[in-house]
Parts: sequence; structure tokens; C-alpha cells
Amino acid sequence: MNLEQELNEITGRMFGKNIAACSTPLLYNALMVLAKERMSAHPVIKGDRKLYYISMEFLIGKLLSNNLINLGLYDEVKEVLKENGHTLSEIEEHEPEPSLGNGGLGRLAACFLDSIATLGLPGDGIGLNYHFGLFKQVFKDNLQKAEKNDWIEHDSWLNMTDTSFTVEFGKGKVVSKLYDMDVIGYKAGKNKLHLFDIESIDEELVEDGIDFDKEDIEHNLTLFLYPDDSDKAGNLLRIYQEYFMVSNGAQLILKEEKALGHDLHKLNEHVAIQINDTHPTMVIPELIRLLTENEGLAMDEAIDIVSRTCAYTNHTILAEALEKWPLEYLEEVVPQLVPIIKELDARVKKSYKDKTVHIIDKDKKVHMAHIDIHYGYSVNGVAAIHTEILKNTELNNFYKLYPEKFNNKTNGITFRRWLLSCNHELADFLSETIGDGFKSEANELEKLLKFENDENVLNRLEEIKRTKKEEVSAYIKEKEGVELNPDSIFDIQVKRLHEYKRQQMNALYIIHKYLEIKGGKKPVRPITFIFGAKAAPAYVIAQDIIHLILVLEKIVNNDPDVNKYMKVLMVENYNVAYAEKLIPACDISEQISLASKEASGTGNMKFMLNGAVTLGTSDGANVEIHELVGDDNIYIFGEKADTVIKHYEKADYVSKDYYEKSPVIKEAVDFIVGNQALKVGHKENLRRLHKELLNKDWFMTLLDLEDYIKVKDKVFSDYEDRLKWKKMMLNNIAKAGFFSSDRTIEEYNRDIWKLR
Ligand code: 26V
Repeated sequence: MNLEQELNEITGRMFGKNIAACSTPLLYNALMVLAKERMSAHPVIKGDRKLYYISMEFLIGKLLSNNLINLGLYDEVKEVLKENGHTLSEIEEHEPEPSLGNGGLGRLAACFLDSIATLGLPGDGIGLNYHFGLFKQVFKDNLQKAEKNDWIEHDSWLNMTDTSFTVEFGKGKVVSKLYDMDVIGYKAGKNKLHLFDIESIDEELVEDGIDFDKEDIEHNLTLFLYPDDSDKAGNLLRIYQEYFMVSNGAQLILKEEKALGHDLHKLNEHVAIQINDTHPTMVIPELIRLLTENEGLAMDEAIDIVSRTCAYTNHTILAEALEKWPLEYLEEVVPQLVPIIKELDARVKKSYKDKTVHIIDKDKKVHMAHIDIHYGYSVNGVAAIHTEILKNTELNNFYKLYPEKFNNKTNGITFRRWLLSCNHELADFLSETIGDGFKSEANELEKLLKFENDENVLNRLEEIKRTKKEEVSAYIKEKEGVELNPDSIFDIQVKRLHEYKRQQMNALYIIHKYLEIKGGKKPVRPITFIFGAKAAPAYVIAQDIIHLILVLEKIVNNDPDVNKYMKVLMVENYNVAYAEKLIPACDISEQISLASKEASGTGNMKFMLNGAVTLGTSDGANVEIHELVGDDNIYIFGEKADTVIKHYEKADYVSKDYYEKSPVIKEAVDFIVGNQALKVGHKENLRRLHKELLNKDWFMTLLDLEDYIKVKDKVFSDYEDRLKWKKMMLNNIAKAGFFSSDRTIEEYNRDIWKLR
């Protein structure tokens, strides 16, 4: 049977119709069945030592196209659909997107699963099956509103299993229910993503927007990712979720090990557990508890074995993001873990007098990262500069104790999704020019460097960029009702909204440019400023920044003196699918975090791979991008990390000084509360933001603003040197190979997991 016959057989069996007669939703279901049938026939990757990647987030994105690519069916399916009067893109559009992650950390976990399977390594993901995931963002009255994302359909990529465990809490127990998704490698075998849920979930609990009874654990446990944790009930729910995940994970791991006949005294020989940020930390005391209470191991041995099994990845140095749970919360939610956590703490206190490395501090807060570092065998940061900051500053006291545990694993992205799937035009052109090898050996992209002076190649890169800009403009016209000019420069900043990422600095540049144009200084070529960002619902200043950007959008786009020269757009509900459309269309990739604060960033890598040029600070993986492409192919501005760290140490940064000494800064900042902005926006939000920038500015926006304006103006003028720009595009694509998550996973495996 050829593929067309196979698909016709499925549509006939399911709906009594042939392919041509099926509607888009029917075809989506039929293709999902086809992919699932093919995947179920693929071999499960096996080995003597297996990885479990435990994470509260797996931002997997839509799955149809990616699975078809990895199954090697993509082109054929596209052809068959075309012959039957359909397009794959209309079907992709129909697929709901699971929102099982916030941003980089969750997306990284998804890229890793793809690479682990592609490299043929035995490794499963363990997480939660949030019914409404991260909220769906809508804009009303220039403000963000949160709604639920109801992504689970009757037929989905989830496969129900009969695995179920009991998880005990202080106030009673719940019974879990496991759903699995197949994770298929690129032309390779498969692993699984295990997503735990509860039998007793009640979707009806959700009232208006994303409000629900946070205390009804038996019915709410897996409704949402990161429920609002601004109050005690939200924090407790977060602990319930974390423990539910790790207890299920630990029970699953032990069950699988026993089924394989492995001796649990040798757990560390057959299992590696990667703890993705501190959220799954309780897996350490939970495993110790299960091994001592149920499996008859002595405490010393259990601690020793678990410590040789678990490894920890740190994804941020931001103090407010490092989990420290009040001991009384843990006593309420997971009383059975508390004696073990106290035992772990007592052992640390016995060995080390230095209070900064203790697990339970004087205020009875439990420092989750400290459990990971003392009782794990590896601690890694996610980009070179980030790991150096961990070793020399943030975790220096731990580094002095355990230098051998610390290592760097610079993040990566899967090229299957971020090139082959989202930019066929570029992928096909690369195949024609340098051969197919880069698809499995990413460094082969460097072969492109030979064509740096080949006008045809350079022009094709420019044409492809133009095509992707046209495509996304048409999509945006339909979705947002905003007309974009594909001949303008596309300057894009898409990522979670956080003050340290400094979307507000980009907004201040936009004000500056707007005022320049009003004053008669027109840019040579129009510029389109695009944003996409969700803000945590309880994060007030982040909401204010979104408000400012939406207000600027209205002012700029409705001003006939200006809108020929510049436009501003914040897309609604930025998610993986939107990223896949925007990134290939980008000219300038904004990576402008305050140096030292962005652990790595992974969007920066996706943009580079698709031929955008980075405008960024010396932060996270930007530093490594800079090293790879050299000074001529990137724009770096702003203070360096060591200077920033010194400002924090000395507490000597005063934003008002920068405001007062620079008329350009003053004018841009004051625009926020000027008549024009207040006419469109809300006094309360705009005044609060203005005050924050002048009196606090914790992430030092004004420190770098002047340099940012200077360098960004230079980027726009360089854009007119088309030959130079096209060469920059080529160099960025050619040097992106290092950022393949296949490379990252090879390093994790070589240094940490040692799977076989
Ligand atoms: C979490 C929170 C939660 C509370 C409020 C403030 C706040 C700020 C940041 C975070 C981030 C938590 C960890 C995280 O998502 N880190 C991201 O991990 C990516 C993958 O390694 C990396 O590329 C990003 O730079 C890093 O921010």
C-alpha cells in the first residue's frame, strides 16, 4: 500500500470518505492516526542505562508536522494532500497547541526529547498533563487578559495507559492516571513522554478566565501550569503539583527497574535522573523515602545511591526564581518527606559550618537548589557565561565544596522543528547548495561559508527571507487585522515578558524613533517592530509594560505622519506556533537582557539559524554566538556582566542620574506619562511604570539605553548595505550548527548520563 492508499484507507475506515471529500478537522484526525500507527510500529529505544528527564514543563508545540518530519513522511504527505485538493498548512492551523510550558525552560525540554530519541539514547520525559496549560492571552482595552487554553480534544496525541499510582498528601491521597506520548526521533526509534494526571480532575471548577478554587486539590491538581502563586493557596498548590509529579515519577522508575529485574541497590548503574531546575527537587527525598520504607534499604545506602543517580540543571540566577519553601508548607502538604529533608539538612550541617550552604535556613525555609547540589552528582549551567557566574558568584560557596560537580552545557535547539519544519524554503535551498548532511550533522552548515561571495546564493537567502516576511504578513493581517509591509525591516523581540529581558528598553527606543520622525528625521526604509510576550498574571510591572507597548502600537500605527515609516505590533497569544512563523521572517533578533541575567536564551539560536542578525548584550548564549560569528556579524552593546554585578554589589546604580543627564532618555521616559500616551492608555499603569523606571529600575534599563539607541541606529543604516547584510545572514546560518540540541545532548550524555 502506498501512502495515499493508506491514508484513504484510514479516512474510509474512520469517516466513510476519501481524502478529497474530508474536511480539515477530519483530515487532521486521519493524519494523526496515520502518524500514531506508524509510530507504534517503531522500536522503543532500549539500553542498560536509561535517562528520566523530569520537568514541570514540556513545551512541545503542535506535533503533526514534527512527527511527520521525524517519520520521514512529511514531503509525501504534503504531496498526497495537494493531489487531493488540500494543504498541510491548513491542517497545521487546525491542530490545537498544548501549552505545557512557560517559555525557554519548557521548550528546551521538548527539544531535548527530540534529540535524545534522534541520537538513539534511551530517555523518557516525566511531567504533568495540565488540562488548560499556560493561559491563553487576549488583549482587551490594551491590557492582557488570561483565558484557559482548552487543548485536549477527544482524539489527541495522548495515549491512555493503565498505569496508576497512589500519591499521599498530608490531607489525603489521590490516584494518578498516566498518559503517554510517543517521542519519535528523526529517522530513529522512539522514547516516551509520560504525563501524569488525576482521575478525579474537574474541569468545571474553572470559573471566569482562569480563576478556580485553589484549595480543592482532589479536583484541581492538573488544571493549570503555574497557577497564580501570589498567595499561600497558590504556593501550596504548586508544592502539591511538584510532589505529585515526582512521587509518580519515582514510583514509575522503580516499577520499570523492577520489571527489568535490576537490583535497586544498583539503581545508579541503570538510571540517570535529570532534574530540570529546582521544581522536581523533591524526587530526591521521595526516592530515598521509597527505597528505605518500601524496599528495605538503609538510610545511608539510599542517600548514597540517590545522590549518584540525580543530576541538576540550573536555569536562572534570579533570586526570586530560586525556590525556597517554608518548612511549614512542606509539613502541611508532604509531611512524610519532612523527616527525610531534615535528615539531609542535619548531615549537611554536621559537615559544613557555612550557613549559606545549609538546606533549612534560620527562617525555616527549605532551599531546594541546595538539596540538588549536595545530593546530586552533577550541577550544570546552560551557557558558558551562566556557568561561570554560578561558579564564581551565585553558587561560589558550593563550587568551593564540590568543584568536580560543576559543568556547563550550552543549550541547543532541534533543527527538525526550527529549520526543517518552520522554514522549508531555507532548508531546501541549503540542501541544494551544501547537500543534505546538515540535517543530521549540524556543523555541516559551515559548508555555506564557501558561498560568502556567491551572489546567487546571497540573493536566494534574501528572497527566502522576503517570502517568509510576506507569509507572516498575510497571516498577521488575518489574525491581528494589522497590515505589515514586507519591504520594511522586521525587528522582533519575542519571549516571556520580564523586566530583566527589557522589552521596556525596546519600547523606549520606539518612542525615540517616533519622536524623531515627528521632528522630520525619516528613516531610509520603514521599520516594523514586532513583540510577542505573555506576562505572569500577578506580575504588575510586566502587565504595565505590555500596556505601554499596546498603547505605542495604537499611537504609532494611527499617526499618518509616522505610519509610513514605522509600525508597532504586539501579537496576541505568542506561542510555539507563532514563533515558527515569526522567526523565519526576522531581520533583527532582539536579545537585550541585562548582562548576567539571561541564563542562556534559546530564541537567539532559532533566529540566527534562520538568517537573522542579533542585536544583543553580552549575556547568555549571545556571548557564544558572538564568538562564533565574530564582531562583523553581530551587534553587541551595553555594559558587561562583571560591571552589572558590581553595580548590584555596591548598590550604586541610580536610574534618575541617567535620566537627568541625557535629554534623549528624559524625553523618551517622560513620553510614557505625556498627554498623547495618557489619551490612549490608563493613567494608573503608565504612571506606575514611569515611577518604576525613575525610582527603581532594578534591571537597569536606563544604564544601557543610550548605547542601545546608538547601536540600533547603526543596525538600521547597515541594513541598507545589502551586500554586507546578506553576508551577515549567511554567516549566521553557517555558524548556527553549534546550537543544535543534538550537540547539547551528546555532551550531557558524555559527561553526565553515560547512557548505553
Ligand atoms: C522564573 C520566575 C518565576 C518567579 C518570578 C520571576 C521568574 C523569573 C525567571 C524565571 C525563570 C525560571 C527558569 C527559566 O525558565 N529559565 C530559562 O531557561 C532557559 C532554558 O535553559 C534559558 O534559555 C533562559 O535564559 C532562562 O531564563
